Amino acid sequence: MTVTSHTAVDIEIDPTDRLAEVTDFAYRMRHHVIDMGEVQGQGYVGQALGAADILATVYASQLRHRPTDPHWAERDRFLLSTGHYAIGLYAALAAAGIIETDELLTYAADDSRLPMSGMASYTPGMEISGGSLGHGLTVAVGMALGLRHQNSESRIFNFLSDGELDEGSTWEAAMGAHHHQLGNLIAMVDMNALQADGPTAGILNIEPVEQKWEAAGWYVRRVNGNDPVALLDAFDDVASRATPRGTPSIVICDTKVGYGATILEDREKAHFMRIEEHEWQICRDQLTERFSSNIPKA
Ligand SMILES: Cc1ncc(C[n+]2csc(CCOP(=O)(O)OP(=O)(O)O)c2C)c(N)n1
Ligand SMILES: [Mg+2]
Repeated sequence: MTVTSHTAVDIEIDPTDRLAEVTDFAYRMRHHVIDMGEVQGQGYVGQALGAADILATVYASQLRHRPTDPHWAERDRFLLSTGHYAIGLYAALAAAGIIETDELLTYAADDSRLPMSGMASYTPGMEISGGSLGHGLTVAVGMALGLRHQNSESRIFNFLSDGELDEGSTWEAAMGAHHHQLGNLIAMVDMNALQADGPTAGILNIEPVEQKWEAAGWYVRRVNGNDPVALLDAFDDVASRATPRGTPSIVICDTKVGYGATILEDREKAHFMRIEEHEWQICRDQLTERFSSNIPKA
């Protein structure tokens, strides 16, 4: 199927208006996600729409990187622990100018650099292959130690899902980060209340989440993960504390699956969504209706 990119949002943003930057970034990301999802007719669309504001905040307001040089040694590292969220990261990489928008339409095709589950060796800007859940934070701890050993000022941003909080390895890594005083490590968890087999609350009660991270020795913020104002405030706070030796930080983000495309919010079987052909345009229209008034006019 030929799908044309519908992401026609070329607008001038005042670079000093950080909230406008984040909001515009998230809006472009969501359109990219819909364009990629339409290529396959299904996928992890709900997670990517729900987490778009988190990724947008990190990429547009915090991450030190060079779009034309993804291997720049002094970059901050963004580690996607949840490989199945790759569609969301590809949207962010395109919005950040690291990959071309046109390439998004190869999503999950044979020979594409953008496979359905993230692969570090395929995609510029994909730092790890994170599909085996519960391993991202352990890699982040090793990377943070290694960078500190090299006297690097780079920070590690590690994106986790609420399902990964079921994994013992995540908590071993959390305690290790505190033990080694990895102040250069900033984690974020997408609390979308969802896992493959149903609602997180019905699979394993992971609350109270803040207290668990605090007990492990982390500095913790918990915010509405679909509120760019709250996200910007929280990420500014944790980034201002980041130092090679200090307290690791986490931003716990409560999000809504499918956020912005109303017909996808509250949908059953939301983990891997099947979306009908006529629904993609409805999603685009709903995104435009919901967010375009937040975006400065060209
Ligand atoms: C170690 C491991 N166990 C099981 C899986 C299979 N799996 C893929 S996605 C997923 C759901 C995990 O919950 P979460 O990441 O919160 O899912 P979402 O919010 O995307 O539904 C599972 C169990 C896996 N990828 N890795
Ligand atoms: Mg989840």
